Amino acid sequence: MSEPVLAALCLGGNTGDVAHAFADALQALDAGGAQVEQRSSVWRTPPWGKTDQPDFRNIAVIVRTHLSPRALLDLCLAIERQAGRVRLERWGPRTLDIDILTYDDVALHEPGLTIPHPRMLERAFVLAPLAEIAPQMVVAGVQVADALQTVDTTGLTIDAEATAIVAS
Ligand code: A4P
Ligand code: MG
Repeated sequence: MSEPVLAALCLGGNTGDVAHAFADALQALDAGGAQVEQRSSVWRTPPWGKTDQPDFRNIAVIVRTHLSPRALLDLCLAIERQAGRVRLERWGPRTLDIDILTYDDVALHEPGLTIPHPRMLERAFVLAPLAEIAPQMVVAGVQVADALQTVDTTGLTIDAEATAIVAS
């Protein structure tokens, strides 16, 4: 089998029991062939895009996998469905959203799958967790730690209680 690759994912949610949804999702990633190697704290983040909705929780993880980008996306979407995610509106409330941020140093633009995630460098809710575990990762020529300096991190805090639930 070919060498495994490292991929970065960001999980988010703002309805229901998000900490347990994250814990279940990380187990499901492991079981589905994407071993979780590193995980950030769980962050509490103000809603981005559509702002009249509850704060989100976000976590970034690095997985080691033999899955192709498309197979990894399919796994993420299946895990979202297991968590009971219903898509009602763009950027609206959700129990669990899993975005692929990076996949090795692959750049890909296909129907339904763009890597690196096109909006990741604008989003504090992605960059703050990711900078905890991969500050030196370079995305589109920019280091994650440097990108974090360029975005508004007002209101982002670590949720210690949710972090403990995910770690347990
Ligand atoms: N898709 C394409 N590329 C990717 C990728 N790299 N990773 C496609 C994952 N999916 C990718 O996604 C729609 C389709 O995008 C997927 O079926 C897949 O084929 P979606 O999650 O249903 O779309 P969406 O969430 O309504 O829109 P969008 O723009 O993808 O939203 P995001 O990026 O998921 O953002 N605020 C805070 N604080 N925290 C959050 O987590 N999340 C969102 C949603 C908005 N505001 C937020 C947060
Ligand atoms: Mg998404």
